[in-house]
Amino acid sequence: MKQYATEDIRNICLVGHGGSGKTSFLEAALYSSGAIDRMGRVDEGNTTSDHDPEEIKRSISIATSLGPCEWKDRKLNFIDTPGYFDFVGEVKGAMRVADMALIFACAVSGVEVGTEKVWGYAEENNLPKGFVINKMDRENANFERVLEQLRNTFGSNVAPFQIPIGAENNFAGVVDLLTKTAFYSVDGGKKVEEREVPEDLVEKMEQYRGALIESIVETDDELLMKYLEGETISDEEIDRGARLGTLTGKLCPVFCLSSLRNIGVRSLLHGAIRFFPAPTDRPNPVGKSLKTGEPVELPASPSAPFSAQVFKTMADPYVGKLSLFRVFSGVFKSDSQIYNATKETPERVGQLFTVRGKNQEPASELVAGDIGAVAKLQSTGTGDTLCEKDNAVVLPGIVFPDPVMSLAVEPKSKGDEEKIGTSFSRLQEEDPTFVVTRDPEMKQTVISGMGDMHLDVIVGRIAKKFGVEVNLSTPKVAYRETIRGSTRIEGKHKKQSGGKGQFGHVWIEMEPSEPGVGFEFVDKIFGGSVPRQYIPAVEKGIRETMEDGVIAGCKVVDVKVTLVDGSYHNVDSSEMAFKIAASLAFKKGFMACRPILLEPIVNVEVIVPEEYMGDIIGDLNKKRGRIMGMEPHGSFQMVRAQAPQAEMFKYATDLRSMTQGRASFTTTPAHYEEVPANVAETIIAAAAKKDEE
Ligand SMILES: Nc1nc2c(ncn2[C@@H]2O[C@H](COP(=O)(O)OP(=O)(O)OP(=O)(O)O)[C@@H](O)[C@H]2O)c(=O)[nH]1
Ligand SMILES: [Mg+2]
Repeated sequence: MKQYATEDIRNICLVGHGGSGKTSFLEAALYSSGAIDRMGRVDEGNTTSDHDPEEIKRSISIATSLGPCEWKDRKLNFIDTPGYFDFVGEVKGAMRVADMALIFACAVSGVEVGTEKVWGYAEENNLPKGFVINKMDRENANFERVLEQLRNTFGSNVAPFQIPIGAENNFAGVVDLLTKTAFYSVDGGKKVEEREVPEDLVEKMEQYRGALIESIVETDDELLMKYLEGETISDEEIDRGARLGTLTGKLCPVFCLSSLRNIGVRSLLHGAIRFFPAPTDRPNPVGKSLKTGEPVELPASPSAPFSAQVFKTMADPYVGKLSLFRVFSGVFKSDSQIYNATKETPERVGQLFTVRGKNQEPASELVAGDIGAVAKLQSTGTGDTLCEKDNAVVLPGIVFPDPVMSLAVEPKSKGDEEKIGTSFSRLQEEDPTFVVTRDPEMKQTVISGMGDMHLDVIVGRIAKKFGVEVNLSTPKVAYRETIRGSTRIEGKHKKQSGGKGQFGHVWIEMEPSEPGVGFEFVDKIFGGSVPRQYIPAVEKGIRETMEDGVIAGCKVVDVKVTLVDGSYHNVDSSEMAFKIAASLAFKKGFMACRPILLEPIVNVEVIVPEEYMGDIIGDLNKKRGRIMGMEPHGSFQMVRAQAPQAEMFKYATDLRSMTQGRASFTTTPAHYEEVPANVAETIIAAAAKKDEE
């Protein structure tokens, strides 16, 4: 691909509710701009963007894909993101490197939860926004209704730059309101013809155009003066105003099209180069100098020192690890020595690429504002800043959401444990919202992610890529056992079966210790009733028993044991005998001390629209939760609660179905609490059953 100057580049991320047609749009855009010869379809699994086997299998996007298009001597770097909520991490990465968020809405379903969510993310990233009302060809497609909805939801600066010619089966093209031209799609989307605006649309066009011109002049005082004084405003002035309005967020341009039928797509490409910001239009990103700690601006200019940020890491079957980056300043050159300022380590760079779907094309260099990829970086991960060593600067990292759902994994075939470890850590490198933890206490590997689908995709990937099949289950909860009462008890281990026998005998006192102490051992032996050398064995016997648990196979905590008396045998006593005697005493004593189970409790914070509060609180109560408080959180409410961890593993799924995905939540460990007797019974019975097996 040709090299483009910084000001001729547009970085546009395609975002929106799942299934709104982002991937289909990119396919149509690539086709219309001549980048591909044949338009694939999501449903046929042959689009440029959705090339991953998991994407093809499910007909949805899972990972961010790049789709650069050349249009009228400009380069449009489209970044196609998944709409399904589980893959929100991809959207966060894409937004970091885009200069514009193009939000897709379906002309039938209009504003959906995902539409509002991506709007919010774009706001967080300070990105200019525009809308595409897609699927104008569908039955019941209604441009005006969706436009109205967009304006009601996102404000009156939502402004159509086009209106559709016809709708549903008769959707034929679009009218450009600024140039007053009709663009018809002909030849099944292969070509566009410019024609007179149809008679029956002229009045509507003038109406919309008048409103648009008003909103454009309002974004600029000088233009507004001219307008109010009745002076003529040139087309260039209007275009410049529209562009400035978009850049500053005072205008959100709206386009309408059908991706599937490739109608209106070229008009959008054209709109993008006219109205969407170039990297040079956007505020300079600010990094932090490694040397001085001072803020450093990174101007989108090839003559500035080089800086780039990695926003995604992929495992490519041919080139291996591939890091996708955006150059923020300077020039990134192939075969160069650069510096990873985040990790404070040099990196050797080989060939740079531009990327389209799964295809890469070598590039000798990429200038400020451009997006590309580099293979096989040693220590660089997602979010890292690459730069020159002498001008080392760190850009703020990309904030990815914390996982909300966990499952325990086990290999289907024994012996695959090691393979699981390596394959998961490879996937972890590609996906910052996926976390693997090894829980040594519960002897389980736990994978955590953003929802059912996310974890399902991960499992599909390790099967396909690494040939490891796994079983998933709800993670085991780290219950604890402790006591509420106290006792004085003896334990005696005695065996005489010819030859040397075994003899150990202790008296211990047991009582609860302060919570959090774990285990306290006090030695009160006077006069050698238990000889010195056997006392460590007594303690060890108790500690080992505590590890294994007494009533339900869980670790025992918060017990104080005092060794008070015992006896020994000159020949038959041994460390082992005392260990066993102590263990026997402990187990018996434990049962006599009103044993109970403890369970981990987590703090839960749910952020939820007001109307769901009743359902959320009812559900938390059902999950044995305790509501701690409620407070307003922007236009939402925040519910704070504490709930048993055991009840929260599937909360992500429950919350999503209760609120159509509008709510979010976090959990953090709080403390341990006594398990209610009826629940404890079930846990103890299950442990006993497992023991038998
Ligand atoms: N009728 C019609 N269908 C469309 C249009 N655009 C997309 N579709 C269909 O809508 C479905 C979803 O399209 P995608 O392009 O995968 O949507 P997406 O926004 O990329 O979906 P995710 O990436 O999963 O969020 C597919 O069945 C498409 O064929 C359109 O303009 N008209
Ligand atoms: Mg898609």
